Amino acid sequence: MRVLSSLAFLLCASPVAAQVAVLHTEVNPANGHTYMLLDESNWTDAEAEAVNLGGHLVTMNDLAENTWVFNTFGNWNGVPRDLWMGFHDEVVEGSFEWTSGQAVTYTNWALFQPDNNTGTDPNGEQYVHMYGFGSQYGPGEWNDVFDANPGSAPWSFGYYGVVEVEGPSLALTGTCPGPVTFDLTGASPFAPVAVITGSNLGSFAIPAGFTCAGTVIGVTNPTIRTFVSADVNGDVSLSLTLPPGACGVLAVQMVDFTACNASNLLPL
Ligand SMILES: [Ca+2]
Ligand SMILES: [Ca+2]
Ligand SMILES: [Ca+2]
Repeated sequence: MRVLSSLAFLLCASPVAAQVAVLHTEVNPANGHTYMLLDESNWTDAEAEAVNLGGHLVTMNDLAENTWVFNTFGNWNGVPRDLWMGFHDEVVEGSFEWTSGQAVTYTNWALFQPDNNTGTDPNGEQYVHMYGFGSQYGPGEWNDVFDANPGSAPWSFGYYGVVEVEGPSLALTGTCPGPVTFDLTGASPFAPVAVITGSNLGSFAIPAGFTCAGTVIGVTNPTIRTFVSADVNGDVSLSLTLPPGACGVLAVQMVDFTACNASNLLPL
């Protein structure tokens, strides 16, 4: 028990706070992942903060994700921003990889990029960002740049990290209002997991005083239908009959109350 306590202390104490503030949080309904817009910083500090937050700078898996990130954060609060992603060629010049370790399945380079320009930093450019709304270059397209601190790139709107935290994955079989089977994978082992329905899509932060306070889920007006426990692998399979009024109206999501992660959202 003492060993466990010491380990827990070390695990809690080990992350180094990069201290880049979170400006805004949203859940992407398409994949249930939580995204956070960070304040302006260089890429290195943004990635360190992303790790502190339980994820990495965003991995763009496809065009849909690129479009969603651009529309959600590229002009958030009426401020155009260039957005850091987790893409870099720090290890091997010209060989770009994701900090999440995921395979490269999609790129969206702007014209003549990446060019590893040595005009500002003689070491060239190792860090990739997306151009924001109204950019004179290619809005939503990508460029490699040096590890730019705030104010060091006058041609830019300023570089702001976008963090992606991946949650568990939910699939439904069956037709509402008949029994619907909820299959969840990727939750924490033995986690208490809630089935939550909501009246419309949005962003709802679990209020202070509740378990996982501050976790953002993707339905508004949430109702917890039931709690179940994940198995040793972090999987859940559950059959549930929902009221007819929910069918075609509500969306459903599952929340892992150990990791405080929400799954993707699905319509009922
Ligand atoms: Ca992604
Ligand atoms: Ca480079
Ligand atoms: Ca470049």
